[in-house]
Amino acid sequence: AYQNEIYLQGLGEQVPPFTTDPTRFEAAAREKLDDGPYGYVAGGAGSGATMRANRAAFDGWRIVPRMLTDATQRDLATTVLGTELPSPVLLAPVGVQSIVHPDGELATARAAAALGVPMVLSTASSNTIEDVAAANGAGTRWFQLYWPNDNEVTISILQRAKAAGFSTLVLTLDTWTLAWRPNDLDQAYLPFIRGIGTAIPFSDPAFRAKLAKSPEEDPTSAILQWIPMFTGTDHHWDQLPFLREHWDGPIVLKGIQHVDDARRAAEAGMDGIVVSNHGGRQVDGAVAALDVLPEIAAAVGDRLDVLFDSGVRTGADVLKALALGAKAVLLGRPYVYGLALGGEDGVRHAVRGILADLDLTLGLSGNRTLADLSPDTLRRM
Ligand code: FMN
Repeated sequence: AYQNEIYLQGLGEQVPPFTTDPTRFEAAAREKLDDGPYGYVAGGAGSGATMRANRAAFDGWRIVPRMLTDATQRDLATTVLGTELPSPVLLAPVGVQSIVHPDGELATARAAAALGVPMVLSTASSNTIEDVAAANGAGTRWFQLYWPNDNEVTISILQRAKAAGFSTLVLTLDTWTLAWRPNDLDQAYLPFIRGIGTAIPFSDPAFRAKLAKSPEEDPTSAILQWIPMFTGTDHHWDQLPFLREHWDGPIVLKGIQHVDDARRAAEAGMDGIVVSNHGGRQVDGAVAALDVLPEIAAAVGDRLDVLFDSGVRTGADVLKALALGAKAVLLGRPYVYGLALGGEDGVRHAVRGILADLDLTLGLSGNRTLADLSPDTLRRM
């Protein structure tokens, strides 16, 4: 366990290279990053109300620990979409990671493989599908799609992801256009634009075939063609069979916030959903993702796998989301701050810390396995 490794290093007069306090990751990353990349990661939509609501929602639930339950040996394993995972944690899709660290998604892919934690690769990745797959090796990897309004490009990207060993498709629904994000607008999206140069769409043969000049020759017009193709798209529930036809594997819908949309996902035969408000980056004033999790899990949890993200920072947060019905959670900003602080090592440190904290919190609250958790584990404040 990570805490034991840290105690032992202490005997040799060594302290951890980065803070173990997840609430200080952001401040530590702030010191390393320029305003643009920092604002892109830390920022949210509008006034930041939903970002704050995500955190407040976790504070609104408290764990009620039980005693003398023999929780000395814990097991964090779980099964998601039929695959056994060592822990109930995945790395959320996060675009253009090269703007916080030159190793970008390759570092994340290596750290994820070393930890046995699945990574979800963003369509807006700054490294190609194939390079990330190579860095991830035998790891479990899922692919997140921003659904283009061009079927040839969609099919090409899906085929590349499948050929590169991505097992599950995550379709993000909440970002068909970018929200009013003051941090990024104040920077004119410059960090993003600089990071996107090598990204997945620009390496895609079907996309490149549609450009008059290659992205290397004329990056500006490539970006101008990319944006309307990947955002501003007009997709509907009745188009989901198209993805089924072209994706041989589980499909998960990300960005579900209303219980009726969760029911529609189940009726459409989807394998999973991610209850998420994109970390408060899309609808400012939207409900905290945790506040809608219990009703959604109760409505559809027996028909598909309910995953969760938005605001998870600590082991206790993971435990609370699981107790309220999530099968697993996706970590967002915490591992990106880890990446900013120390590349692959920083991601490993951030994720191992949250997993160790989860393991200790699970045991100290009197639970041995994730199956022991239920709403009864918590008290609403
Ligand atoms: N979600 C996507 O589906 N695709 C993306 O490309 C994507 N890029 C993101 C970039 C950044 C910098 C951040 C912080 C989030 C991004 N997300 C994206 C949303 C995350 O997948 C996840 O929903 C969110 O980070 C969870 O909230 P948290 O950061 O508060 O934990």
